[in-house]
Amino acid sequence: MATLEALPGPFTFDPATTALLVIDMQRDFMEPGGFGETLGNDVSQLRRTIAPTAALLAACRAAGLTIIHTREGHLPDLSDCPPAKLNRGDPGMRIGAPGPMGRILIRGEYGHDIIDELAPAPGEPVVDKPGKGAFYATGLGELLTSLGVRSLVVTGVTTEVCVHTTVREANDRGYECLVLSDCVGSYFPEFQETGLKMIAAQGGIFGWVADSPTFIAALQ
Ligand code: C5J
Repeated sequence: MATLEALPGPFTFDPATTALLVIDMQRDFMEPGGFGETLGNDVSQLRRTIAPTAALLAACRAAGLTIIHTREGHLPDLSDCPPAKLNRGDPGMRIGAPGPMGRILIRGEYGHDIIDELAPAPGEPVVDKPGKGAFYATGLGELLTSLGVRSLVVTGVTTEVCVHTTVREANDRGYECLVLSDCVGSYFPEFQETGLKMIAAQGGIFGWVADSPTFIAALQ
């Protein structure tokens, strides 16, 4: 077992039953000139997560931790995208519309894939998800059960959307979640700050928060 200082208090985990979850580090969200930036978002707020997450991935691979990546996106015929999700926003910039890096958030398109800097290593599972949460309509729950995972170290984008939804889903399923503050990002600094506070508030209502150097030190 290992323990590290976190908010709201010490986080204890067994590396043998812990998985690193890297959520939606996709070009559509992260790249300059991509879909996210085209909507007027400041991608530098997400890109600051790249270097710490790359270092974290290296440390977790060296420690033999289970590593799972996710991607948000839909089938080319959009049959897995509910109208309530599809019909939001500017019609020219909706899911499935032609975007700067291929059809927006469509599986198989260049923009849908994970950025080169954080590319999955051979053998690391990539879970494709149609929703914001990584458990909804995916095989993630079964995968974690089959691997004997009990604790999740959560990273990725965006803090208040897919990271939060996934942490809430995981919390309800009984997983202990540690969110790494420097490896999660929001386009909106105020959402980043509040999103992290919401996780650790009320005695850790959804989980714990620490930074990646603290987690890496505990892993070694
Ligand atoms: C969003 C995500 N923000 N991965 N997706 O639409 O957080």
